[in-house]
Amino acid sequence: MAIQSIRASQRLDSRGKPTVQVDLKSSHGTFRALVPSGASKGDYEAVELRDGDPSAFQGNGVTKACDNVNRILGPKVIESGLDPARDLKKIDELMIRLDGSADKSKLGANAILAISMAAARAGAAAQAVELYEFLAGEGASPVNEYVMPVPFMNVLNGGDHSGNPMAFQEFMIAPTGAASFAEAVQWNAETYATLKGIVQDKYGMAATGLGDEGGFAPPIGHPEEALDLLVAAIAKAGHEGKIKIGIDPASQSFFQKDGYNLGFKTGKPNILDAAELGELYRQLLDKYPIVLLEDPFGQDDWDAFSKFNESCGVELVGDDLLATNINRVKEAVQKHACNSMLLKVNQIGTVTEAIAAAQEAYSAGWSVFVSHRSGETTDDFIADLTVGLRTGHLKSGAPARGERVAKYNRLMDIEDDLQLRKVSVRYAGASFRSAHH
Ligand code: 2PG
Ligand code: MG
Repeated sequence: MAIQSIRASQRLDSRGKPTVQVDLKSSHGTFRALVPSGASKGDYEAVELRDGDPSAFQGNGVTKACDNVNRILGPKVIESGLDPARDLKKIDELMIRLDGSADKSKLGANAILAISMAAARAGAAAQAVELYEFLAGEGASPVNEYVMPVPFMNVLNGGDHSGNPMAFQEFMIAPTGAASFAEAVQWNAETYATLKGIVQDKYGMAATGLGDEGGFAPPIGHPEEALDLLVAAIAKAGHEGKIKIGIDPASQSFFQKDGYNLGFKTGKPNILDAAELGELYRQLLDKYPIVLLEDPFGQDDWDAFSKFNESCGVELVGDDLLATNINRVKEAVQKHACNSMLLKVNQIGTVTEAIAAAQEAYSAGWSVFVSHRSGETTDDFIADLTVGLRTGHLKSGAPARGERVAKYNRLMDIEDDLQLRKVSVRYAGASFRSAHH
């Protein structure tokens, strides 16, 4: 099945910033992909090409990336005659070669990824299978039974995603005790609505405004205030013991030369060294039903990660630390730095490289946690990716705002579809960390 045309256009993401959209046409139809964008970006991510022309979108335009699709990548991919149904990896490799840089900075990871995602969709259509089935094949994942992920929903936003004093970026609720994905979504949505009432009662109506990922962002600063709010909302909604908690402090965003500055948004420095910050995490883990901790330390703080991992009882996820990069995963495995990889496709810039990084993580006995970006689109690719790679959990923000909900709705479609087709499917539940193994 040959690709007939590839066209890129500049569109908007959920923060009103330009992003790349690609329409890829084959004899099976037209397949679209839109690329997300992070705010708390690490230095080891593939480079998102922006125009830098201050006269348009504060320099954030992506017309150069679109041109690179329309003039270079698209024509070369078409000319290669590669078939997305069989050759997705080769298509990705061709684009990596055309770019030629180590971090995709020449043609842009945003340009390359949009084609890669659209090509995966075209490949699935050519094989007459759903995208998650196609991606399961690409990842050589077991398909004797499909596993629906636990939705870790970020319902309290801080860090670079909101204007409150909170340094920690994400406080997520994880309904591990639900019986199905649909029930998990319901419990989270009920808890989110309950949380809104609690926030309003405590901090007033103005405090119910939302952060970038759809969670509330009340004027709180200490992580315990956030966790107390979550515990209260979970109990009041009737889900105590059945909804656990995950935290992503995204600590690279408040790492400075002299340590971790928990006051970075307040103008009043509150600097902790890695040992003190580790102690704070330990206290939180002892006191609250936390099952997952992401990026507790900065992207280069290997020693702090490795030390914390020695006796860490929860899932310890590397995000900025690993950047969905197979070489960083190998280094982290060797250093025993964490036990889980966050998977963000745009951190590495092609679908098949992201899958290869996930396979590396799995082969070390780790978990894989699929993630959206804070700047998202309505593209629901990661819903299929989490099912295809059998990751057992994903995060896509709050159960509110269209670009977040698009993923959860697609996952409910997938669960229904599998049940209707009488394909074996289960909800990952409490064993979300080992769903793949
Ligand atoms: C993160 C992400 C997604 P951003 O740190 O995990 O929640 O944030 O997309 O801003 O990097
Ligand atoms: Mg993160």
